[in-house]
Amino acid sequence: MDALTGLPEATVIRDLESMEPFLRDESHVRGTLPLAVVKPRGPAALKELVRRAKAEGFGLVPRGAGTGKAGGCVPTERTVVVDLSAWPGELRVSPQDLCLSAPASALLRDVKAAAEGHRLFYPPDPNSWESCALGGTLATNAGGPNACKYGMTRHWVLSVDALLEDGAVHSFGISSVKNNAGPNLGQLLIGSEGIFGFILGATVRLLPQPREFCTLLLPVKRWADLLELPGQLCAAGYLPSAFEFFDPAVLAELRAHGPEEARRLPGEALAILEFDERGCTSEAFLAGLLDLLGPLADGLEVASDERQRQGIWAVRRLTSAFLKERHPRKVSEDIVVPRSRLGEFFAGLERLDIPSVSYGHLGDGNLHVNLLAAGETEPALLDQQLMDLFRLALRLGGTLSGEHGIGIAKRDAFLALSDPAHIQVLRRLKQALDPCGIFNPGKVI
Ligand code: 2HG
Ligand code: ZN
Repeated sequence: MDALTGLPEATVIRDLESMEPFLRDESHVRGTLPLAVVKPRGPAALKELVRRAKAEGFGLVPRGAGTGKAGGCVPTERTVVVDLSAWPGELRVSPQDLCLSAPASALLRDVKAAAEGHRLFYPPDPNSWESCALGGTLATNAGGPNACKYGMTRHWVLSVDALLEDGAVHSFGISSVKNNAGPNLGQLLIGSEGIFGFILGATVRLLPQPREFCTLLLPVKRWADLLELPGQLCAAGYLPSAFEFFDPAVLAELRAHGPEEARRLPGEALAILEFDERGCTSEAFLAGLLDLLGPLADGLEVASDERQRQGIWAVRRLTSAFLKERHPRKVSEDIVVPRSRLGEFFAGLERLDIPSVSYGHLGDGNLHVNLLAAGETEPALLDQQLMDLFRLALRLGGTLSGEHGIGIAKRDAFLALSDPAHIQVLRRLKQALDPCGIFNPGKVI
């Protein structure tokens, strides 16, 4: 008999080989061997897990599809991984209420497809959108290229169902954007990485599907020329639905070692811009944009059909996995600076002399600064480099994580660099919502 014997409505995995994949997510961190991996299939399993966790003093670590980038779902000392991939529930679209309800286990690609089936649109599009689970996107408040125009996952969440420390599942929110009956507890759970409770399902907001896309490949001769552009576009009334970039080093890697479609990417550095508003494929729209770009428009390529558009996005989407394959021990960050301070950020990065390459979401200042040589760098020096990078982002009015979250990977830096009052409030909330400390211990705070 042990702490998990006879758990109802659940599969319990305990052999080492089967548990091995649960030690990792898509970040560089590796977890500790858990006591077990449990796949609950109903509320009785969760109720009993919470009861036993409190009684026996072990922690519970939530896991969706394991595509996180900060180690939020990897097990720490004396924990049980709660794999929510078999959590039951139906995916339902309400075109009248412009919303969709789904369990945490639903894959984001199925959520997006279900919306599309009604000519509706669910904007969050993290790079892992084809494999990640909805629950993980809510727990981490996932971002993606579309956040540039549409915001983060939290901006789309109307209500959440969550497991709290009493062992029961509670609902927070209604299926309408207008809900001002007190502070929004559902929003407190979004992005909390499972430290206050586990998200089991949600109702999210939808929009009518965009019908037109203007997708542009914008190569530049001087990399620095790109850095003013996000701010200039916004100031001139253009809001791209995505504005991505490759710095010269990432572009050179892609060209030299990437797949066929990456070999002929032009420019010293390169941006991908997409607009999706009505009229964005008109000549007048393009003419206005060309006017604004001026000499930068030399070499601009416009995707002429959906196949070309998908080709451009395919290269962007494979970049993270491509770099990881070539530099398996790299460390990738996701700092943010206001788009008006991108130039200052890259000048500061050069002064700090941190060996790094960058790509990502230039349009909203969310930059994937990658330290490709992290594996070969002396750990104390690597820590110093990362702290310098975070401090630079903070000094410019940004933050150390734009979309991947804190998890384990950025916990020490988060604790060291945040306003102590902020950490204190978070710890009080943790104490109030999880007095026994069973939910995702050792993460975030
Ligand atoms: C992306 O934008 C993802 O491609 C992953 O956020 C970034 O691997 C990364 O660092
Ligand atoms: Zn990203």
